[in-house]
Amino acid sequence: MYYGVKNYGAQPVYRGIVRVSISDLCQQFLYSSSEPSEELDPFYYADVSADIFVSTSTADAADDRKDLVYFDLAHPEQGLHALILSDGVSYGFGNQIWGNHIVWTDTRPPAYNIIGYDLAAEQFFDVINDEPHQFGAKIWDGRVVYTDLRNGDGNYQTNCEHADIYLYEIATETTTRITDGDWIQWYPDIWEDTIVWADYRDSTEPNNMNDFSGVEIYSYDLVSEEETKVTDLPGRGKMFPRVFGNRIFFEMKDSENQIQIYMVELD
Ligand SMILES: [Ca+2]
Ligand SMILES: [Ca+2]
Repeated sequence: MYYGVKNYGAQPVYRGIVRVSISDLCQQFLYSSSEPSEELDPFYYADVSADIFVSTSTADAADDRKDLVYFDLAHPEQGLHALILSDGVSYGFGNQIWGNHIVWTDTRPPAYNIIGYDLAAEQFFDVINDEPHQFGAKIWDGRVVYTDLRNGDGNYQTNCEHADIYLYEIATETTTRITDGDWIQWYPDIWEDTIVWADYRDSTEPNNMNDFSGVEIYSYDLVSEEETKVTDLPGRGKMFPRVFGNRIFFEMKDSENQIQIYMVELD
């Protein structure tokens, strides 16, 4: 069972929040794909939707906790709210918010799962809760996509072989498998009916997560059920695609082997 929202009170937390600028949010976004840095204390894995800012935070430093917190920019007097699970933990990574729904990767042993919280219903919910590991959830209007290792050995600590993309629709509580290739397909994002991900099918070792030789960005349309190869630049591995409208953004190394952000516009 889950319970409750903890309120930290307004003053100390409010000062923390107001110093979060757009550049800070960009920094948080960039760090969201790697391990958290204590130097980013007290907020990391940040996301924002309308007036709600969500982040993992160490603001409650008194007992050295990391909590998933949210802050309503329209009601700063309420301070920071922490979402505390029944075992007193809410730490995870990859926090995402759309409307009333917050989703994140729950790293409590024995396996990674995707958990959500409904701000309107004031309830936690499971996107997926089972033995194999899942991570990297993204959300658009009640639709959650994530990477699932159930078709490999299920373990995030090994090589993520056979990773696939799954879709969970909150309203209907239905789960749909989006990819079924016998190779790594992971780090999805979703916008309306379009799902994008990084796909290893053209890599020399397509089930080696470190073989970026043929990693390209693919998309899938939930209405037409058609898959599209979005990029075709062999030897320049791509990662962490995001979709916004008909624009797809992703990381790719430039000719000097430095990671840059690129964009493709779909027709
Ligand atoms: Ca799991
Ligand atoms: Ca796959």
